[in-house]
Amino acid sequence: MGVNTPTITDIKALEIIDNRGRPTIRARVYTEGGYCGRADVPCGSSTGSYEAFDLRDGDSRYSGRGVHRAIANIHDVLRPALLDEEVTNQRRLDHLMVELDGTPNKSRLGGNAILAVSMAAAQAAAAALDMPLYRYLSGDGHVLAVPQACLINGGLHAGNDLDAQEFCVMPVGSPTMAEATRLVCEVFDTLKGLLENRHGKLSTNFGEDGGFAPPLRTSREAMDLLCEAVEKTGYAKDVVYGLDIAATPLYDVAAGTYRFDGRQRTPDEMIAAMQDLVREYPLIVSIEDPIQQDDLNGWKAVVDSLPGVLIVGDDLTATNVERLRLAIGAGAMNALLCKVNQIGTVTEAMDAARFAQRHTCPVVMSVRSGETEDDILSDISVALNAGVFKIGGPHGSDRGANFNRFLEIEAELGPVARYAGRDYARLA
Ligand code: 2PG
Ligand code: MG
Repeated sequence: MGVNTPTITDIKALEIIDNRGRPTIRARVYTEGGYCGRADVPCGSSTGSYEAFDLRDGDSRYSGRGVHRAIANIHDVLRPALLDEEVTNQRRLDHLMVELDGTPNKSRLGGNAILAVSMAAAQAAAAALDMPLYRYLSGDGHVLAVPQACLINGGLHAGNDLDAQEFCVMPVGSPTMAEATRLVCEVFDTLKGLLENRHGKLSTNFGEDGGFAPPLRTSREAMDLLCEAVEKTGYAKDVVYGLDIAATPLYDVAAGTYRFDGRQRTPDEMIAAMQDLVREYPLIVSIEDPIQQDDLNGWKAVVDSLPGVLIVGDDLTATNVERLRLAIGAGAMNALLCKVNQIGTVTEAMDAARFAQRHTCPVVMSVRSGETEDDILSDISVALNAGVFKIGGPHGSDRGANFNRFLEIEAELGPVARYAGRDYARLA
């Protein structure tokens, strides 16, 4: 082997469990010289229909969610194709896997099978070159994104009556990632006390993003509590707010209406509801999926009526350059949510993010509701110099993983590190 071009010697995959007790894939890619990279595949629950296909077994195990078929595809199809390939040629490896699959949404081999190998290969390459992953992925990565931390959960992520999925704090006034992390955790702690006093102990149970899932009914109740917790902790000047409405599952296609904040609303009323929220809470600087994934005109109306607010495409764009081209062309969004498993390879996810950045759409990197202890997304975020990272609440090691990796990267970069802070909407 050339010193800088180790080749892949083996690929192994295993069925593990995620934070919801559901199976997912852990893959390992081995290289010449004895290096190894490991990766776990995340999984959403509020998934849009434009995402890469998540191949599940559909049999009696784990309620049909087993991943033995996807793992067999790794061992029987991907492994033989990638053996002896140079591990550092990420674009070629990802291209080979996409070609082998041959479908537009990776439905033959499974987006989950392909992503497992793609991420593990990137980790293996970084290990073989003795570089941190963010540096292997980009020579210029130095920005620590503002953590958009979900402290109150609703929607499909919680067993309560809140329709919007995520109410998040964004500590833009903190000077560093370490201080931003402290702020998030202190507000989280204050909020716990407030919830317990007002709504009793049961209100401090958790939702799927690691935020609380209290028995609230409207976005106003959630925002009031969040703002109160921030003020009580002494951070009113340092925090702005981000919401994920996750409107697609709130939309009743037959009726053409949304269920939102206690009643059915027409698309126009939904747009007006977003405007009202920003009018009442002017520190809301980011709204994700305010409108269902197929109503580009509705999205454009939200973008046009809320200047200065990030209108973030998640289900709308599914980290897919073609969807992004369509949405940007229609003026239907002004920021991209980047989730690697929506598209299925590291190369395509980074291409989508860079496409967005070139088209004046800042990037919000994001975890899924189904996560493991894998922390690769922090490295990808730093490599992209993304300004925001939707990270979940600081509850459980599945959420702590990315907070902690960011802290590690910040310490490692030393004076080169730059916390995005109030420049969160920067374009890298
Ligand atoms: C979202 C995500 C993450 P899920 O909608 O942005 O919070 O949820 O992973 O369930 O799609
Ligand atoms: Mg979302």
